[in-house]
Amino acid sequence: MLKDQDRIFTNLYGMHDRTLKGAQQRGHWDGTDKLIKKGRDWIIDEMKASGLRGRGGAGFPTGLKWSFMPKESDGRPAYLVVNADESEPGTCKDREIMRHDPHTLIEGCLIASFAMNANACYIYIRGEYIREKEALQAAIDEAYEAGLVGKNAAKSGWDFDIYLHHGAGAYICGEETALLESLEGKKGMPRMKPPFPAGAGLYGCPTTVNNVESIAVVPTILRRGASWFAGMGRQNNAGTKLFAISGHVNNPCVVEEEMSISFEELIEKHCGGIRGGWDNLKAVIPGGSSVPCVRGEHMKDAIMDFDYLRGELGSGLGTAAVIVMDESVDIIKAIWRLSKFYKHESCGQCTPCREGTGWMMRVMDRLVRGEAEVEEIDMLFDVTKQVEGHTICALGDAAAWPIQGLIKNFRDEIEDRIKHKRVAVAAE
Ligand code: L3W
Ligand code: SF4
Repeated sequence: MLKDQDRIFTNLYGMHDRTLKGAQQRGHWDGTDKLIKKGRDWIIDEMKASGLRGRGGAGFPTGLKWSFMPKESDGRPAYLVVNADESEPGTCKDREIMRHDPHTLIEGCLIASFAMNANACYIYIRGEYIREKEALQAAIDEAYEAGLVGKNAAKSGWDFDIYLHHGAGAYICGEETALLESLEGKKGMPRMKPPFPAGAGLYGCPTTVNNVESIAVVPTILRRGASWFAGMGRQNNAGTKLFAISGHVNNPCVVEEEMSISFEELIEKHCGGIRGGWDNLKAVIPGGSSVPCVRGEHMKDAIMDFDYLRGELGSGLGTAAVIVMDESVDIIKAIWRLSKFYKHESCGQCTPCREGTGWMMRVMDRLVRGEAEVEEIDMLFDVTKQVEGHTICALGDAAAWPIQGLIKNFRDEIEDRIKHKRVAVAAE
């Protein structure tokens, strides 16, 4: 369980002051120049030693990602791009950082950009995030005024500019290469990888794309030391983590906790338990809509980290958006709704995703109504396998996995619905 003194986002609940003055009182922007003067190699080595894994869903090691950037400039500018296009259903944690702790993010942008030889950073913020954009822009303006960003940023000797770019509300623009296309003023369509952005990213230049939370934790990690961060959680699953818990808990919330906390403790301590008690827990999507759902009885003892959720439960930590569903939920309909979402958000440039999301949704449509044949359950599973891993970006997987989770965990319920529909039709 996380101790209060180990919280990074101490202003998360908006009880304090999000202005520069408030942030400085909480220790942000303290000795930033000294951290920078320790040098690029030191910063990247500390980030690697901290064990921080990307907080945007994929969990890729952050320090390692930074080390892919060219050490010396080859004449092209380098960029840091912060992915603030938080659109994964269930996910609302980065929003809290931008609303309540924006200076932590801006300070992280400066340090991370310096470490990657980038004089400019773009924050790409979700179109629907109007208030968050205002809060962040106000904080950026304050930071410019105080000399913390701009020429000789924070007296570090490094010139650094930061730009806020407002998206237009497309889920696919959260995919890092679609985001770069959109930033360049084009339609947000994912690029083939490789090349990865570190080789050819924004305007063909070396670029690192990181999630808001990944960047916002950087200053505290460097100040308190890599071993402090690495000492929390389990091996390979280090640090603290923002969990966004929604659905049928008594008190839905966004909370910072130690990685690898048990699901039961997370829910009991912060959410006042499951609505109607633990026996009423039907299913959980532990990491945002793209990861498979898990049956309630398998979740109670679950450990909330990357390796446990994937390895033991075949699901994932994703963005740590924990969607809790009690027995009142029609789980087939819930997953059908996600299928509809992914079909709508597919950019359509690759066939398995463009056609597959439509196929999957149409079969899901019939499953919801109990009108499918039992054999179609396996056929649907087969279609998900044709989509998974066969597309340009992860949206194809994201559309396939929830359905796979449904079939693996709730096949009995699907078959039951078909059977009851048959009985009902026969009785008519
Ligand atoms: C250089 C290599 N770089 C990988 C980089 C890559 C990217 C990162 C992760 O996200 C997840 C999905 C859902 N050389 C590299 C390399 N990289 N190999 O590492 O890459 P990858 O491909 O594993 O995943 P991804 O496509 O970035 C997919 C989740 O994201 N998701 C939803 C996201 C929603 C939000 C939100 O709302 N905040 O983030 C959708 O799919 O869990 O597992 O930077 O370039 N050899
Ligand atoms: Fe577009 Fe879907 Fe292909 Fe991604 S997987 S590039 S969203 S069509």
